[in-house]
Amino acid sequence: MANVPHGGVLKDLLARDVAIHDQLVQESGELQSITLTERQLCDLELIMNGGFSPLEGFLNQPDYISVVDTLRLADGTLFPIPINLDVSEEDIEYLGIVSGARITLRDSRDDVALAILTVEDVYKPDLVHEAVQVFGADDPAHPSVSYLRNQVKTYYVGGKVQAINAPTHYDYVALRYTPAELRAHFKKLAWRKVVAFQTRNPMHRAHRELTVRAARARQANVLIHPVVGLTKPGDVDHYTRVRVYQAIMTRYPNGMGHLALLPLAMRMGGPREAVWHAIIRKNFGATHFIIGRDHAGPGKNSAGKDFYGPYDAQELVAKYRHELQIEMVPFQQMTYLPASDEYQPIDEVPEGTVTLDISGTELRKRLRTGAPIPDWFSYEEVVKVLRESYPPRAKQGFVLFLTGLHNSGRGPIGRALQVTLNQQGGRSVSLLLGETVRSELSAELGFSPEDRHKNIQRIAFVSAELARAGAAVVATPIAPYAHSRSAARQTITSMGGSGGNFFLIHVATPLAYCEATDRNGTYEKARKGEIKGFTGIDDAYEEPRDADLTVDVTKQSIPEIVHSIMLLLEANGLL
Ligand code: PPS
Repeated sequence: MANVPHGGVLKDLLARDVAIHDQLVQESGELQSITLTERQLCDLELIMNGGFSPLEGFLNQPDYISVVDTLRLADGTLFPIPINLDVSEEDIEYLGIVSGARITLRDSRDDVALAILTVEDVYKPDLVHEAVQVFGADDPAHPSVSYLRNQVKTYYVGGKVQAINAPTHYDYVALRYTPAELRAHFKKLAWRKVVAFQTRNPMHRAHRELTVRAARARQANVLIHPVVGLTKPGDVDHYTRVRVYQAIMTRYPNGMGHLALLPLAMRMGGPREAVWHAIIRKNFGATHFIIGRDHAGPGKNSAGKDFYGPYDAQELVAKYRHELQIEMVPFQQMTYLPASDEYQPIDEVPEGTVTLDISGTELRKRLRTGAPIPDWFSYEEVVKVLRESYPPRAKQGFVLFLTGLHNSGRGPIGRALQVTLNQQGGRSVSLLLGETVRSELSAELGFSPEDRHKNIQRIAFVSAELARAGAAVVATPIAPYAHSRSAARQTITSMGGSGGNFFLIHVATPLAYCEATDRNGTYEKARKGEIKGFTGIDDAYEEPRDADLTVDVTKQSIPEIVHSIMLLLEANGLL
């Protein structure tokens, strides 16, 4: 039998309000609207489906103050994380948000009306106090404190919601369960005890061993309940992770485990977050919840120390165990014993036993270099998924960005690189010649500083997209301005994934040579003033100070230049 919901009643607002659905839809069209942020959207989904029971809306001021200061709602119910609808001062005024008003809450992705909020109060939170109380310090190294400082709007709007529609998802729809659906599933399979496992990371053999052990010890089943809402910045994307979870589920004893995705926006709040996670899992019907070392930890603070002690989360959950009524399963770190080819909890391994582990950093390194990842660490099918999402450098895309004066040799070098890279094989090669871009992408742009900047940013955007998909991109604009080039570098390197590799190559052929060998007479026209604002004549070429390579056709032949660029790629592990 599924566990009782927190507070005794599952607040499934979607089921509750289904009878008045048409009426709410009609009304929603006549009200002012708030378009939800990503985090608010995640929160609303769990408010509406009962994942945050006993909440029926966003916290009003008495509940907010009580949660922040005492981990309890004003009526005394344990609830450790404040769930707020933050709104800007302008919107409060413009939309007429006052006590008693009704406001439609909309999904930013498709503008669908999801709920109607009846405003109870509008208040200005003390965000520093919230940071200190909830997250332990007003330190922006904490992702949620940084969010409070940089994203959260000035006012909080409290009030209950009436549910119209759950947000529409297009990914892994069959794996998304509401608490009611998961409870029905447990009932159908006659699952009485369910050990829930929270994760925001890919799972490997140690996680499988740990969850199976936890379940066997309690003659229970396992719910793998990963977060697919918002996790810690820099985490493996949820698409990759879900494919990993799907792969690992096949390794569970038949019928033992079930996978369900949780659209939670994590706060990385360590101990408070662990209590919150336990409440959520209870609402989804789990009877047991695994809590690990440094559960939902945000990493290091500005002083380089961990925000929370490794067992703070377990201690806080233990403190509230009578109210939580979900049994904590303390996570034991598992380690591999090669002699017996098995995993054991680290504290049960006799002293002197040889053990093996691969750290997260080591795993990332092996993915990057394509080095083997042993069977004892993970499963072949899991590694395959990760390698597809994190190809080794030799399979990643890259951008060679050639900048220099007109007739400096950028075009011929670019063409020669295209041929050389095509000969090499393994990647599709895209050549974005300055002139092609001008006619195909930027036909309406001229040569004013603003237009040149725009042109370079378009090249950067297209290059980044191509490189992300694994292509070798050669772009050859003049790109005379340093700020445009560094913005391009930023666009491409921030792409991550399979892209992110950017090389600025300065074709530093001197102006005198470029001019003297210009058979089309372009420089001549510029000298005569027939072309205005010509680079090198009456418009600046800002010499790059951050070039990854400088070449010059007066000093090297084009084959030599191409060779030096191929050596640069080789040295960076890209060939
Ligand atoms: S930029 O500044 O990077 O946007 O320039 P780009 O797109 O590479 O385009 C340069 C080509 O356009 C011709 N052209 C000019 N260049 C510089 N300044 C002015 N005012 C200008 N007007 C036209 C020029 O011949 C460039 O050709 P290539 O062969 O690419 O150097």
